[in-house]
Amino acid sequence: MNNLAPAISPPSGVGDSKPANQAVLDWVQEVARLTQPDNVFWCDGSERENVYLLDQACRQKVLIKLNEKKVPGSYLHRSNPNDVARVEQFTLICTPTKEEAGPTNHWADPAETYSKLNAMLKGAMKGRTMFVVPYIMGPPDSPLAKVGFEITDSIYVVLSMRVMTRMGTVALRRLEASKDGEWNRGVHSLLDVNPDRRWICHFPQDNAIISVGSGYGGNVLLSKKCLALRIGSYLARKQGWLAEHMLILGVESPEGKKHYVAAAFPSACGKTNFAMLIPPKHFAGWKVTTIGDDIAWMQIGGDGQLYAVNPENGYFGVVPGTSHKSNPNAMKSIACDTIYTNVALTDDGDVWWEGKDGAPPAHAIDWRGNDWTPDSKDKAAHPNSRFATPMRNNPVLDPDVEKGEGVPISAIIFGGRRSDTMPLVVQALDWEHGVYVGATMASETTAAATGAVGQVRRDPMAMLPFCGYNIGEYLRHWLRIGARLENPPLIFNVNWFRKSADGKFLWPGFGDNMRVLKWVIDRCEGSEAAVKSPIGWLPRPDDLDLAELGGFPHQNIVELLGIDHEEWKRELAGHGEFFESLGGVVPDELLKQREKLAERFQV
Ligand code: OXD
Ligand code: MN
Repeated sequence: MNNLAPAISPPSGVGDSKPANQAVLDWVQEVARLTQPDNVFWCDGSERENVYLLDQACRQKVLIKLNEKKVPGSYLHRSNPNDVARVEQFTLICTPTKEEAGPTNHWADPAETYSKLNAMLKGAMKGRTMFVVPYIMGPPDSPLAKVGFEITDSIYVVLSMRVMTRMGTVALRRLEASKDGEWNRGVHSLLDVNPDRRWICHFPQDNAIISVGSGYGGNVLLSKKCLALRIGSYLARKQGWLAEHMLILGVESPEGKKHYVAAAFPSACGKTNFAMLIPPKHFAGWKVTTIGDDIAWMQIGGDGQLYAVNPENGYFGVVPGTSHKSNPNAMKSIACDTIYTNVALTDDGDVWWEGKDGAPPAHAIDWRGNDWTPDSKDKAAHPNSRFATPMRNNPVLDPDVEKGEGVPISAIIFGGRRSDTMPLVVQALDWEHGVYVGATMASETTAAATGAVGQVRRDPMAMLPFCGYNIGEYLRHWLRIGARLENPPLIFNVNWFRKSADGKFLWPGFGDNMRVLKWVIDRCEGSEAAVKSPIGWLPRPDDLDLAELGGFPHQNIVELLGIDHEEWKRELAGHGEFFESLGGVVPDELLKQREKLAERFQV
């Protein structure tokens, strides 16, 4: 099935909100001249517009309306089966020189890429509607907020952007009020959804993005990975702030003391679960609240602390495995007003996926649109099936989520999916060591991107697929930010995924991650409950509150916190190989950190 929809003619007062900004009007006209749509639909983000577009999307079979009683206000979308994840190999950073894109990005010459893409876009929207979607990333009154415009020929993209961003007139107002008049130009066309003509191209120096040939969220909701991370990280370096692949959560003690934590994990490693964590019963009175589940924009406040905002307005999360057991708050968030992509449809118009509570349905239609029963050998939902849901649905949304200056960050956590080597938690010795920990982070790959799953790859700060410029410069930027912070957050590394010799997870994860979070918070409060090890500060088993962790063998915590010197010898060699593979761009400070780590293992 594909997402292509014919042109639509809306009733009067819908689709005609042209902005006053002449530069925007000129750009839209230029793109329309190239792509030749049947009509141009100017989005204003109103409820009337939304009702109209949802109705159109259902008529055109781009969306299926779900049972209003089971999942009110919710819809199912099936993408083309060739188009279900981000495509890193076709994601390009088009800077004037290859060095600016650096060793971890696929680079292409900007002029050549523009002309290649323009040839593909020529007449691409004939017979279709071209939507113009104005949006803001960040709380509208934040100094970090950015305005973007996405031109798209996908009604699914428009409806998803409405969930994921602050979309419509609010963005036009922000643009009019802004001093710099800076805005991002994004052009998206499905073309014929052909993997051979699929390119996600970034032009950071022009603040521009062009995405063709895909309908998958991570490739086409240009606000998210493309603007908030790739172009965002480029702007952040120029302007002295940080754009990171991090969740932001608040933790409040029973006494009412609150800290905020930002945490970077690669895609599909449980960021949404961690951001909505429900503490176990033993932690009665503790509260975890969500600022964001995927992206953090952080700046240095007047008091020398790091402050974070969530640029997004919704969550685009992985569905399989989400249940009342694993993430009750996510289940409540996706109970209504949600756009599901590539999950299964039950006979009573509900959605189903592997790992949902209860027994599987006796019959369903799978993500490809085929009949499915529990005996089918294929999965009912694609492993990277997604929900797009507004953040206001989250029952633990933090009250300060709209605060323009952001929330003060006490701790930064890095984490990957590692079966061995990395302990449950470790605290870096200082900022520079913390940057080294983030720079050498690794994780087993997941279904969020096309390619092999389960292979360990280095993923600095979980930004490997998202850093919009030279990774060496990026690490240098982190070091510079640290030097400017009078009161830097403490830096930690966690690993929820360590396995025993017989291949079983040693740590229960999910809500019990509160036990690790509590130690992190204690350390931020000055607790001395830790021992120094070659890799940083570790809790002793008794330093973690493991009370009422039913059936948890004490031996597990010993294994989880253990440092195996043989594994670390390999790990250090891995760091060295990774740094070498980057071809001389790694800052000297980090090369020295590696030497110091090796020395600490020798004494
Ligand atoms: C995401 C991703 O969708 O990281 O958030 O792939
Ligand atoms: Mn992500």
